[in-house]
Amino acid sequence: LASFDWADPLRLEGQLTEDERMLRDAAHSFAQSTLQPRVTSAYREETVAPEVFAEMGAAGLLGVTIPEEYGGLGAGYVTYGLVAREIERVDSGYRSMMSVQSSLVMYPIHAYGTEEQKQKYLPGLAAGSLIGCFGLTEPDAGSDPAGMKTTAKKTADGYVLSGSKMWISNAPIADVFVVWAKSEAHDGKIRGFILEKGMKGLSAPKIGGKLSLRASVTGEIVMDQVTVGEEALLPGVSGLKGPFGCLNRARYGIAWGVMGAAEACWHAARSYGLDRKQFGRPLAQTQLFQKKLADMQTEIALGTQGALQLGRLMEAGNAAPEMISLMKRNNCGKALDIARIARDMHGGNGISEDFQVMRHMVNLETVNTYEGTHDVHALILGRAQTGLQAFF
Ligand code: TGC
Ligand code: FAD
Repeated sequence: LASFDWADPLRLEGQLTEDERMLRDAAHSFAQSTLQPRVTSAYREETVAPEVFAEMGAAGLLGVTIPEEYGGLGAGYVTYGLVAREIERVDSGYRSMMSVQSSLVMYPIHAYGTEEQKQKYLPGLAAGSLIGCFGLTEPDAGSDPAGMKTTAKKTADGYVLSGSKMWISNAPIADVFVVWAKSEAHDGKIRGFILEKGMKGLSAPKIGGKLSLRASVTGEIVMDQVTVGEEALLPGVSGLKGPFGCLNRARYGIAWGVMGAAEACWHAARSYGLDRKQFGRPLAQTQLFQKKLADMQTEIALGTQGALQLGRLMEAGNAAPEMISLMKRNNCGKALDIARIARDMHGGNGISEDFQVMRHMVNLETVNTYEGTHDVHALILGRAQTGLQAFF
């Protein structure tokens, strides 16, 4: 009879290459030795920790899919996903820092930028000596980014950007700002621009009072007539497909990442149930407890298999955006359910920071919302199977 590994029920391990396993193991060691020891207090104190970028950079975790000539790792999308899973096993906020830098800042500069832009920014971003952020969302344009109000007006030798962005990960500590604006000189089409910290009229105040993702700093981006030269424009893309091209990569990484958070909650619930006795026996010896563990195991096994298949399709250049919506939506929703149930299975201890599950649960509320909400991805999938647009 074939053996069964409860922690790897469908043998994900055997479907990875030697290199993927090695890079995954390195990410695991980094996350457990460098991030895990500080996360509880970072979350409680809402610590702003720019040094985490340099640490991630030194570990080779920034720009996993970016070619080595620009400081990246030159690895595939499955490796990127495995790294996201290991970081988010510790905290969604740390994964957020990594995925914004890699998918939302390095990717557009690499895919849409000039050679000069790539040489100027990518090595520093890969090393974590530069911190990046991505400004798409605005106070009045979240799920509907086409409704953005930020404009770029043409001048003799460049552009003047005006507007504001909201809920921007890393913004208060960012050196490099990839922002999206409607450009008058390009028929009002959405174009990408690279701004730099210290530019006149550019500020990025921190958003306080967050009850989720507290280990990752979030801010606004305020652009009060920020004047830039032609070299700030990302020339290689025009229209919403520019930011969406980046979001495809980040959403894919999230599909893996949330499985790491879910696994952390599942394993914690299992251990807790084996240790904790009530009514004279371990909680794990009750039918209800075992059913919950079986449900978690099943959803995580299926969610990671789906993420792996999507990663292989991305590597082959065959991944449609709807596939990414399907996996981002499913895995976020399932991870959130798993974290909520794991919180309950810990009883009163489940609300303590020491047991970690509630931190994951509250983080996953954000992850289920950003990069396209659970319902927005349902509408993308609904449109793809009915041909009917239900957004408006
Ligand atoms: P729609 O008409 O569907 O498309 C407009 C143009 O964009 C193209 N496109 C895509 N291209 C590449 N990949 C995709 N996934 C694409 N989706 C659409 C499309 O082909 C079209 O191109 P063209 O050339 O014909 O003009 O646009 P719509 O305005 O109807 O959009 C509808 C909707 C709801 C699907 C879309 O706007 C959406 O996905 N909304 C969600 C917004 C979102 O995800 N925001 C994320 C902000 S960034 C963030 O949250 C970072 S958090 C990071 C962290 O901390 O980890
Ligand atoms: P809304 O779009 O107002 O949605 C509110 C509710 O209405 C949701 O339930 C939604 O599903 C629903 N809804 C919306 N439209 C429809 C419809 N047509 N039909 C049915 N229901 C609908 N953005 C960036 O650009 N860069 C970042 O780095 C970034 N980081 C973030 C970090 C954090 C911590 C958070 C919380 C957000 C971040 N975001 C970022 C913004 C994020 O992408 C948006 O919050 C998200 O896209 C949803 O937009 P919104 O908040 O405006 O909600």
